[in-house]
Amino acid sequence: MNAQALIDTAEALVADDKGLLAMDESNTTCNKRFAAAGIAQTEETRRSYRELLITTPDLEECISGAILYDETIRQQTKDGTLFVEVLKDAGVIPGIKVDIGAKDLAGHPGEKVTEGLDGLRIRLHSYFEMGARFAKWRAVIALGDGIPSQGCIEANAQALARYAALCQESGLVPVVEPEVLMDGDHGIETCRAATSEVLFRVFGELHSQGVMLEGMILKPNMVLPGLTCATQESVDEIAEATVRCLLRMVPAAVPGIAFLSGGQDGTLASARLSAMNARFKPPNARVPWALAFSFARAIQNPALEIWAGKEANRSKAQKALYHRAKCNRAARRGEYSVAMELVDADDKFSAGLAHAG
Ligand code: 5MM
Repeated sequence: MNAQALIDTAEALVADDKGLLAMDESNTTCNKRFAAAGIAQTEETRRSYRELLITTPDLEECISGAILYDETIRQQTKDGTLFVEVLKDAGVIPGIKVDIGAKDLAGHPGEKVTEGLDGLRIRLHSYFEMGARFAKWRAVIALGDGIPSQGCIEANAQALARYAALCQESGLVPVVEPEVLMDGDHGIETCRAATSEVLFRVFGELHSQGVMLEGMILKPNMVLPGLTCATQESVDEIAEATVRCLLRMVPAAVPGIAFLSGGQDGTLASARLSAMNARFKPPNARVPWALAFSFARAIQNPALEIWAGKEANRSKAQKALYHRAKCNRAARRGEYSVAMELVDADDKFSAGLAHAG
């Protein structure tokens, strides 16, 4: 393991107020999103859409790394350039999702464990050869009556840690993603307690497996009330609850925390990330890690809706993606405001507001 190379990559992923573009939807998830947008679900439409994303002009101003899926890392642009080469040429670090999905956890109704450890060492080696320099593995933790169970938390934490150790052995920076889901009517305190417990277990297992914290990125959920909870805290309350929870649970050696969006509206995700950075940046307070983003839906949704599978909409869709990326870069500085959504009001597509008018 080249420790310095891992540290350099991890630091580069959260440098310069940039963040990650999560575009690692499995075919099942991608097809589901395409179906909802009325787009044909074929390998060619998936390729074409991913080409649109990675060839967005100036995306590298805001995006440090892009997380690809197994099908995507092997694909090329129309003119025959591998996606990995397009990213590298733009200065964007290629990453790869290496889990094979969350499956039902035996003996634990309603709970899942993420699989993919079998043969992982070999797959990581070949992804490195293809040009990936970081990887991602997502565990999902549901909240509900009597869940999460200790068994579910422990199984997922151990898998995340074994994945992370294998990644570092192969020269890939592990993005460790334990996601406490937003679904449900639970209050913010329930999410905070579960997130704390999950992070406590995850860092315990990372320690047991000898993972070098300086060479990894944490990708957690924000601390949020359930989607259908009657009480929805303000942006500032959520920012405060999230950072306070992370301060207690995440060692200072971790260089960066890159949040998932989890189904939040894109503008809300930007506002909440911005509030965290504004409230906790010097001289107000200090956090030891970068507070960044690794969004999928919250950064892609407007672009996908505008594209709708039509070549003629490509450029407008790219503008919408760039716009959300720019908003999130501003959020990293604590400088995002809703006014940013109106700057290009004469071009509703630039603001990602196509469906509003
Ligand atoms: C892109 O979606 C990823 C999961 O895909 P599958 O469910 O198809 O495996 C997911 O891990 C994603 O990277 C993160 O959850 C962040 O996405 P959101 O939409 O939560 O920002």
